Amino acid sequence: MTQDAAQTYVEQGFLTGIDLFSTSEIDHFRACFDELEAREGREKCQIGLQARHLDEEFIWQMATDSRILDAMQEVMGEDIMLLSTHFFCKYPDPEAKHFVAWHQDVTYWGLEPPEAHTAWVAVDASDVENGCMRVIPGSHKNGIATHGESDRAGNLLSINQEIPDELVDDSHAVDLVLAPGQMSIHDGQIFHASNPNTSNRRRCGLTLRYIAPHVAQVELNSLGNKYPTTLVRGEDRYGNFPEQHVPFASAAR
Ligand SMILES: O=C(O)CCC(=O)C(=O)O
Repeated sequence: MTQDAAQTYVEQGFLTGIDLFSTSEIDHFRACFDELEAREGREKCQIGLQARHLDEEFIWQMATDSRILDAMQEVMGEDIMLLSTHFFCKYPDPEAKHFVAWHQDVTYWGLEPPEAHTAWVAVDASDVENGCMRVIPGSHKNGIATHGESDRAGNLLSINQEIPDELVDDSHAVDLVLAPGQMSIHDGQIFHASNPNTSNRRRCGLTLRYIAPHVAQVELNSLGNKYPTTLVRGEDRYGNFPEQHVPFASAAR
């Protein structure tokens, strides 16, 4: 990643179209996800697979891949903790019911300071038709917006949170179109959302949540949990998360 990309991230709050996994690598990870989906069922896989890097080795391998950590290092510094992982898998939805409302990630994560960074890895192709992620460039710069509840049924977010319409100017929203194996990175305070999947194709993305060690979890998150955080690169000089969760032998750091 170039210095320009890091600067763009500071200014825009996201980067997209980053080539990451080769076709054979992402085909392998997709086959692992397909197998997990067959075991767990689609209902669960839509948004119910959280922190499964703790028991599914392929997710741990993805989350600790040195190429992802290299990219994250450019935008957040050399000390990196994996906060959690979460699949967002949207299935063909002819009635266009399921969507992700405009929100900022760190709003209900209980972090202080409220700083986090997400790598969104495309397991399947992600495009406008199947409801790719959308962001509003620069919207991470104005602090945390007060979220309300969506009055539209089908919001996939954990507690139906939504930034009120009057605070969202989506006329400049950017669609993060990704090929399988590519990734985008977004700041935890950027306004982002996604539309329903109106295609006949699945849209599976793995979000990898990272924080720097100076960030602490001072409240439980919206699911009532403490994060199973792990140092995945560099040093932890703060000790905010004394318990380390290293479920599998580490990949290259
Ligand atoms: O994948 C999506 O559609 C939404 C992802 C998202 O909201 C997130 O990464 O926080």
